[in-house]
Amino acid sequence: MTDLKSRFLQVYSVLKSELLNDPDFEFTDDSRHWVEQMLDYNVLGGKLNRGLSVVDSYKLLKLGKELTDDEMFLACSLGWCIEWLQAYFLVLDDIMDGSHTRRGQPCWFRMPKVGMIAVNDGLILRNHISRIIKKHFKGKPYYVDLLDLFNEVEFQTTHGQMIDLITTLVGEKDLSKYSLSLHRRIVQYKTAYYSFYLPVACALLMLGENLDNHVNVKETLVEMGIYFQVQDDYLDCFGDPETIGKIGTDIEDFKCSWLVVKALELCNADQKKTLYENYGKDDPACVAKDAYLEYEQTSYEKITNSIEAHPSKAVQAVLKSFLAKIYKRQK
Ligand code: DMA
Ligand code: MG
Ligand code: MG
Ligand code: MG
Repeated sequence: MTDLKSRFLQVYSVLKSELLNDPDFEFTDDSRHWVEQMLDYNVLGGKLNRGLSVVDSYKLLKLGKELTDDEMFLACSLGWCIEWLQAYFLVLDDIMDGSHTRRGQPCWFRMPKVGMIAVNDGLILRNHISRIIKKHFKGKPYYVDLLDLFNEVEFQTTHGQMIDLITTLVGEKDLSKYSLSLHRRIVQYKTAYYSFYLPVACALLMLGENLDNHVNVKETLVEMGIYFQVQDDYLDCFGDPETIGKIGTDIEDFKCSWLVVKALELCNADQKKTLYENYGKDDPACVAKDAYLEYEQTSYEKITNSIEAHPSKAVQAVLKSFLAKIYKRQK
């Protein structure tokens, strides 16, 4: 494990213990135990890319100057807030998508003792973010902006999830409305803001920056986020469940996935009929594998060009480190 990752995990223990001893609730042994298990089950076990990238970005933006212990703790805490946000979205996403596994274990709501208690656990996870920010950032000049940022990103993500879900409504199964532009809208909102823009925005706020002055950075990161979700769609069908830690459900769920949108664009009349008859039920023929490789290449080039257009070398370094983490990923 890298030094940074072990530092980061130490901060998890601190935050968890603060939350489990929150004076505004009278915890009993049972309730404390429940929350602790729920946190360890849902917040840990992922790649931690989003969380760690707050610290990485902050370091790069400080041009390699050593972080003080305090800065390190704060950057890690914001990183964990994003991991908490991700846990909250995933707990609820897995219920809505009818998923079975996540990060190599059963989805939280599939645990026999959990079931629909998972809905409230999701809300607790969301609430923990405000508790963490209040405890460690109240009094900072950027406190209100930070709260605003998390609220705004949550607004975008939940609305992205909403369009992801209502496009699949049973009884209205209609592939003719599935297009690349609808797909782009869904993934921009459900994935790109919280996964890519949020970590960098947190680092910028810690540095005292005004986010309004960084709209170009946001645009490049959103572009990367879209690319990342296309990869997620691809891996849902072609990824190895052992490696990605989850079993895909996009086909069964009639999702407006990049693969089906691309397949619709490329297929002939016969294949289209097959797709219409099978999508949303069982295993249809997936015809978009080669198109994906081509997409991956063009996207990479487009994003690289957009990164090189940024005036600041430090910002370029932040963006490049994000891209390097996801290019050709298998999980
Ligand atoms: C993920 O979409 C979006 C959020 C906000 C969790 P998804 O259902 O494709 O994610 P996964 O494939 O991880 O279930
Ligand atoms: Mg899902
Ligand atoms: Mg989903
Ligand atoms: Mg997916």
